Amino acid sequence: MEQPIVHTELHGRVALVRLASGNPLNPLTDALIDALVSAMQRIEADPAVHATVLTGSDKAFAAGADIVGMAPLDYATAFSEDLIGRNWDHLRRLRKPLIAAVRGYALGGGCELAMMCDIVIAARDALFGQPEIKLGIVPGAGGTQRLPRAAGKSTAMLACLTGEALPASDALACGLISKVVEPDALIEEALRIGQQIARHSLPVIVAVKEAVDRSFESSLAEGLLFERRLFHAGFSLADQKEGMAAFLERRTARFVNR
Ligand code: DAK
Repeated sequence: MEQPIVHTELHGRVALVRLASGNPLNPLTDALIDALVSAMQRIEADPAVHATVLTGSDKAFAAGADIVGMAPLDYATAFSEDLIGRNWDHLRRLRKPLIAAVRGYALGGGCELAMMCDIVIAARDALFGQPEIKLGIVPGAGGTQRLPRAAGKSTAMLACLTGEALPASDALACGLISKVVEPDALIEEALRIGQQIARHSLPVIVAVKEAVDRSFESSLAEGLLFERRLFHAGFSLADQKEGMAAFLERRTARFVNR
């Protein structure tokens, strides 16, 4: 029987999903992305899970798409079969928050996968980069689009044009990631953040993620209108009544997720 290449375990309402492809560098083969998509779809369908931590090995979050599989590709095949694009698209449509916990290399598709997550935290030994230019290709899963939005144009140009990786401290300074911790504390800290999110009402968590994501896709006026509509809609939730009552009664809210 084939070994699973994505492991999922539950920590209360937080799922911990680990890429474990057998190669500690976690090359993102089609099979690995398929397994990740399946795991994430199970999590999306499970109302008991409110947030996910995605991590890799001690050596790498992921060192990029599978170069062995890509090397012989021609344009006609890549285009007509939508190679490697096919399954990646599911990952950007997830509704529940995804926290990337990065150790070691996050290169090429690995950096792009981290940037698809909602929050990125990293160990001191993490390295983020888009080395595709060294392979004679451009980034293909958002490197030229999400990196400038997260880290600014100059940092993105530097990373994509030189192919040189940013250490965690630089990634923190430019806003690509939210936090740097000691390697041994990474998972604990990511789960702690996950638990902090997960104690809130699920529909409100999903609405907050949708609203923040919308800020990257719309004008300020449209984004503010979208937020206003979500804000008004929130008064239809039992959890709005519960959250405000709990505040006024000086007790912890007991959300029912509707
Ligand atoms: N793919 C396949 N094999 C890889 C790999 C990768 N990305 N990275 C490493 N390996 C393999 C190596 O070939 C080697 O295999 P063996 O020789 O043992 O069979 C083994 O892993 C160990 O690698 P190294 O010997 O190189 O290990 P080191 O510790 O010396 O170096 C390294 C670690 C991470 C610095 C180095 O392996 C490296 O530079 N790796 C390549 C990094 C890279 O160029 N990444 C970008 C790939 S292009 C898209 C979605 C995604 C993408 C594009 C489109 N769509 C949705 C459309 C993404 C593209 C990419 O990521």
